[in-house]
Amino acid sequence: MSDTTQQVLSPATNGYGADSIQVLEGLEAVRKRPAMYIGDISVKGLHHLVYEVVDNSIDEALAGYCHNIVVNIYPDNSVSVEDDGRGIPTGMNTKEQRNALELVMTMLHAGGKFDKNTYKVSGGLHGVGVSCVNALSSDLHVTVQRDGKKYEQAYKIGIPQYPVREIGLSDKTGTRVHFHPDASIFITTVYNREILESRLRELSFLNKGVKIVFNDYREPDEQGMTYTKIFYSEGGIVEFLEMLDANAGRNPLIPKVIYVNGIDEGTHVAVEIALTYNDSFSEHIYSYVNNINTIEGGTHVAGFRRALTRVFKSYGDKQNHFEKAKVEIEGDDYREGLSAIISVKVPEPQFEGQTKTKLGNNEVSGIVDTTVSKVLEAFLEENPREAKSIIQKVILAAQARAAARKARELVQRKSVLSGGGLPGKLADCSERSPERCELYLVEGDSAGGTAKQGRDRGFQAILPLRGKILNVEKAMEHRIYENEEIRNMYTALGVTVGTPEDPKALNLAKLRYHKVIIMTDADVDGSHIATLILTFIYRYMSALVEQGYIYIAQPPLYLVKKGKEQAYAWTEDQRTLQIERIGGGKEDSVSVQRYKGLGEMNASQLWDTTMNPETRTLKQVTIESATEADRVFSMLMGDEVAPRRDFIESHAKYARLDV
Ligand code: 0RA
Repeated sequence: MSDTTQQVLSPATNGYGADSIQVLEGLEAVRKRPAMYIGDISVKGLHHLVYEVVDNSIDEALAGYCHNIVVNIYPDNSVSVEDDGRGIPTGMNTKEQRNALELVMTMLHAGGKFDKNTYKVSGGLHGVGVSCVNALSSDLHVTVQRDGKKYEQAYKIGIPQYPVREIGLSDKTGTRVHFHPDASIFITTVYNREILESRLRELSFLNKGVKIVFNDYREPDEQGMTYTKIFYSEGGIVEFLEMLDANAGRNPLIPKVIYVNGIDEGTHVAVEIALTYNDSFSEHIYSYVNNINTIEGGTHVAGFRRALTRVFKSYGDKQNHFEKAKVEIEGDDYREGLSAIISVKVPEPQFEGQTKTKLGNNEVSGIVDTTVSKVLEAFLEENPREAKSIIQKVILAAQARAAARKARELVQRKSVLSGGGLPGKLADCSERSPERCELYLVEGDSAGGTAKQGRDRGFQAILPLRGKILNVEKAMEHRIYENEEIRNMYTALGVTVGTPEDPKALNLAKLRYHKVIIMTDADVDGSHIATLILTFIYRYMSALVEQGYIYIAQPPLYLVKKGKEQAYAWTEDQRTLQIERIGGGKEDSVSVQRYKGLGEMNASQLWDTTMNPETRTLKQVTIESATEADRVFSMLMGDEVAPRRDFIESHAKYARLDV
């Protein structure tokens, strides 16, 4: 927004006096440092605006007044959120001597001051409220229906354009907020349908009984109709868990998901948990606080784990199951194949951790522990057959752990540290100092061959990986250490596997490369393989991700050519641009080659486009992006397989750009 426009809208000219100066200062602060309020000014922050408004409607639903929410994206990328709640109050607020609606829309944190006794999920992660959305919108229009009437007010960059006014009668109640994200603030103002859908779907599971209708008016569906999705779940997190496990191909070990719920009378903390066991070998706990995904866990997760271990241990001991099996059971063994969703609602959550997604409230762990224990104990008593399946699974986990230790020791012995030598398939570089060395993990022997020819052997090493690498999600731990490709990675990198106490902890003291670059074909299969490699690294070598050593290579998608002139393109836009430039807009005068695999490039092309540090683009994998990829991956797989393919194909969510 330019200075001149702001002057036109200044308080002096639109009839607002001295008392609105304070409000303006608040909104001004938001516009000066938007990232402080909504995280960033890119895709994430842009979508956060929608979440913020929807959260307010969800609060109305939690208070028991709202049942339907409609979210619309319009062709101009403006968004409206409409609910059938009580409607934001429109009367005079006696203390502030201002209209309540205007206060809610323009004063930071004003929304929550009205009724204290209900849960609020809004104002969660960044704690901002709808006034923040208002401040960051070039235009916003709110309509409220309540007390038999309909009211409206409009704003520009948060500044009211006229006093709240009546515009007619109404026998309904509710609130509609329609906003245009300010293009002078956001890097992009184009909404992503999938991102919004995935969050709205999640919200419908986390708040059962609330119907969320989503319309995207920008582009019709395949039938030429308005693109519409309805998100509604009667089963809530039980259904959510069933969907997540089914999408990941995990099969249930017990016929029915175990459901736990309760409210602590003293603290008003509400606990809702769905859990089950499946045939996989990993633990999947999805946790939420006030509808926010707490990827770093916290006291609610700790309380859950503690209760689970204690209840199963005491049950197994009592029945002499463990004694008979002659294995020592550890805490982790109780959670192999466990899938759970923990959703707690906490009146005043304290968020901690690097990404502020770790619950800190100490009282919550005891509350969750007690609630879970009660239900689990009763479940085991009443369902001996299911109890037996779970106990057998726990014993199997303990036995597998012993086998894994042996396999791990084998890897250890064969590793460089113990003088075992480098893998035969590794084409190493001559440079010795790790900071300057790069290791390319290349899919397939033939692409590996091209990479070997194309590389700078001074500092670039190549390790070809054959075919599909093991899916560590599905395989037992000792199989992982027995896998040749995985063992080669350990030895080539020069890292050791960790200690028996913490097998996944990595010793990086002798790490041989500070850039590890995953290079696969730019098609679905290639992305799938990259995902498998990344999943392995993320689960077993997360220290490498934390240190920022993991990258994904970006081979080009197209070669545009006319006579001697040629150019590479990494995106559809670049392709169009190069056709324009080289062919003068005539598409038939140029040849466009779509690279499906690395094998279609010769060594010098591969060097120019993908390996030469001067010209290549690498995407760095960060812990946040890897966690997010992990999360979005299982989450996105809603109704059909198609979105999964699209998602894997675009694989943009892994990483941030790093040139
Ligand atoms: C303040 C007080 C009340 C409701 C709301 C705000 C409210 C805010 C939003 C934002 C979107 N939809 C909303 N619906 C309601 C309580 C009103 C009362 O006591 O009647």
